[in-house]
Amino acid sequence: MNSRKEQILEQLKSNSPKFVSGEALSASLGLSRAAVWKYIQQLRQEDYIIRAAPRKGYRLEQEPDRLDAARLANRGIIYYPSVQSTNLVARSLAGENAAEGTVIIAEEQTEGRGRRGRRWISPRGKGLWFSLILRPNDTSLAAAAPVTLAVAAALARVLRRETGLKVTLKWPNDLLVEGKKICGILTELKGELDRVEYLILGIGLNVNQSGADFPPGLRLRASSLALAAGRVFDRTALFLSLLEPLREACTLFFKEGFSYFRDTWIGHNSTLGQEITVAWPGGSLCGTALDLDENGELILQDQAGRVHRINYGEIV
Ligand code: BT5
Repeated sequence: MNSRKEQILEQLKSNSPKFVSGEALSASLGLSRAAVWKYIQQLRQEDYIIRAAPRKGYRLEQEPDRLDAARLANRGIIYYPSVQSTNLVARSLAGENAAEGTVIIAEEQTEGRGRRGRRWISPRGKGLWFSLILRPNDTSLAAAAPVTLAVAAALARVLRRETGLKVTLKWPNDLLVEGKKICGILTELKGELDRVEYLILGIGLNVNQSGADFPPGLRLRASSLALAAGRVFDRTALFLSLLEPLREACTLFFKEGFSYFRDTWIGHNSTLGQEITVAWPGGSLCGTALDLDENGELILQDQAGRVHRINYGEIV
């Protein structure tokens, strides 16, 4: 941080909640009033909320919510203030032989990605946008595919415990609260049909967004933990409380398979028993979601009574 800007911030902080006059700031730092204004604008761009009042000066009203980078670094977590997508960073690190278990987290993503090229809105200071690199031994593509479901089940369980909210699962990769999406998972991998080289688990969790932080088109379908719980969460603490259960779930998944997670998934789901339409590239099916099998496939009964097993797609 620019030292002049830091000095102004220090003065605002030490005087808060009182105002500091522009005159006092410019005199003590040997700056023009215009220069003071310029630094105030820079601080505002960094999400400091600073009130300016005629004849009173400036008052610091709120500091930005930032992940605790030092605490994360202590645990070997790679932190970026801003990236296009943590999955892209993870992919390039995995290509450079980054170890199994490497975690990348960002304060914001400028091009956060959902499945099939969709966007994932990842505003600065509001959520947990992170990716985990996994290197399973001797695992085929088919065996690795339900990892997203296993991770979703583990996340739903730990989020219920940490927030008290009734987090539910929508097949295959959404976590919901009160029917609105709060978390999505994007799993990408490199390898051959019979051997996964590495797998990247990208998780986006909406934590402290207010309604206004979502684009209007998304407001009815998306929510955050804060909106649902009516309180703001310490994102660093929440992230650290999720990480170990998540790592454990991945280890267990590659050892035991999805069947180990099936009961947890079913216990948290809001899909089974519903009339749904599942769509995938090139097709769709309507019917009743009957069950989830040992491999994470959705069992759907269509209107003619035929039973289908679906392993890829989404509920529309
Ligand atoms: C997903 O895709 O749900 C996977 C999202 C994964 C995001 C993480 S963040 C860290 C890592 N780095 C990345 O670049 N991505 C991963 P999908 O099922 O395709 O859902 C995408 C759809 O969800 C969009 O088309 C929107 O309708 C909606 N959406 C976008 N942003 C959202 C948000 N923040 N909260 C809720 N819904 C959102």
